Amino acid sequence: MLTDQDRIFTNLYGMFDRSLSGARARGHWDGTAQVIAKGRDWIIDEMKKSGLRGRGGAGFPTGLKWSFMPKESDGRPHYLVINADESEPGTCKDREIMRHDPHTLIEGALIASFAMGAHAAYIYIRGEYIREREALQAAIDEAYDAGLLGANAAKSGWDFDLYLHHGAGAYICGEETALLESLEGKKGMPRMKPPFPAGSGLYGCPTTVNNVESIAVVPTILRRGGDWFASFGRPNNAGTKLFAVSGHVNRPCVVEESMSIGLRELLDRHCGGVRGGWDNLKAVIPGGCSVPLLPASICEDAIMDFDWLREQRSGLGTAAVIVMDQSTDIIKAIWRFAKFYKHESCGQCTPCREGTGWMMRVMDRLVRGEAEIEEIDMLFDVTKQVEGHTICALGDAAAWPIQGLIRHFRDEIEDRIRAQKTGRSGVLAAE
Ligand code: L3W
Ligand code: SF4
Repeated sequence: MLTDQDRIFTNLYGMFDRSLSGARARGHWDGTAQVIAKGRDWIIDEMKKSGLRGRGGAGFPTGLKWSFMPKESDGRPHYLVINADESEPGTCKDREIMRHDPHTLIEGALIASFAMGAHAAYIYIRGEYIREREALQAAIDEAYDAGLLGANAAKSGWDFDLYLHHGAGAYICGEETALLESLEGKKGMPRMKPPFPAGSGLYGCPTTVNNVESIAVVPTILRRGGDWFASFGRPNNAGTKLFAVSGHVNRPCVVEESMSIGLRELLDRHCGGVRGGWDNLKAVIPGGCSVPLLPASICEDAIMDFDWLREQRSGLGTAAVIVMDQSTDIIKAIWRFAKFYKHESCGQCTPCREGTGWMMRVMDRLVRGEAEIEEIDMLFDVTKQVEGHTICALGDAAAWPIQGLIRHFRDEIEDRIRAQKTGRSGVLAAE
């Protein structure tokens, strides 16, 4: 278990002093110039040593991503873009950082930008995050007033500007290339990759897009050392991690814990356990609505990290843990996600545009049991036609929860269809 001394986001736990003086009292902005004086290579090596993997959902190694940025300038400016478009259903961890600990993010932005040769960074914040935007802008203003941003930022010798940009409510703008399009003032539609942003990103310039949590942990990693961060979690799954737990637990919360913590330990220690007791558990979605669910039978031994969950054909995603007890209509829960993806598809590729609508309509009938048993396999086949055949990961994200439902709750779907046929269904129609 993580002790308080090893928590990076200590301010989330009852103190809530987000001012610069409060941040300084917690050790932020302490020796920032000295960290920067160690140079780009040292910072990137230390980040690689830490084993930090991106906290936005994909888990790509952060130090490696930074190393993709060109070492020498070819005349194009370099940019860091921080993805604060936190929109994955169930996910509310970055919100906590921006509300309560904005200076960790700002300090991390300066150090990361220096390491990648960027004199400017943008934070793209979800449009609905109005209070978080205010907190962040107030902290940015404070940092400028204190000389921590701007020319010779924090007396580091590095000139650095930080801009806050807010989105307008489209989930797809959390996809990194759609986000860049939106930041450029265009419609938020994903680009083909490659080229990756490190080669051609914002305004065609070398760009790195990182999640809020990935950047906010940087100053502490560099102060305490990559080895310290790597000492938490299993190999290849290093560090501390924010988990956002919602649904049928006694105390939903956002908590920082060691990576690779057991799911049951996480829920029992921090959330007062499953509502009605562990035996009342039906399923858990461990990483935001884009990853397949885990049935209760797997949850007992579940390890909350990238590799264990991937082995179970699920994923850590954003570490938004959605707990569902026996009272849950699991078919309807997944139908709701299908409806979400249909709504949020940008529509530029056919398998996603048509597939999300098709999947939602079949799910709509499955909720009511008004389908044929054979359609379950047909639906699974369609998810396989969508998965891996689209420009961005939204297509996969729409397919995976349905695959998880069919894989683990096929009996329940079939029972509902049979009950409907024999007139025994008490299921409410999907709204
Ligand atoms: C240079 C290469 N860069 C990969 C970079 C790439 C990106 C990062 C990860 O999707 C997932 C998605 C959602 N040269 C590179 C390279 N990169 N190869 O590494 O890339 P990728 O393509 O693996 O993932 P992605 O497109 O960023 C993200 C899942 O996250 N998700 C969460 C979504 C919601 C939020 C939110 O609300 N905050 O993030 C949940 O599961 O489904 O699979 O930077 O450029 N050869
Ligand atoms: Fe747009 Fe969907 Fe294609 Fe992504 S997969 S680019 S959201 S149509």
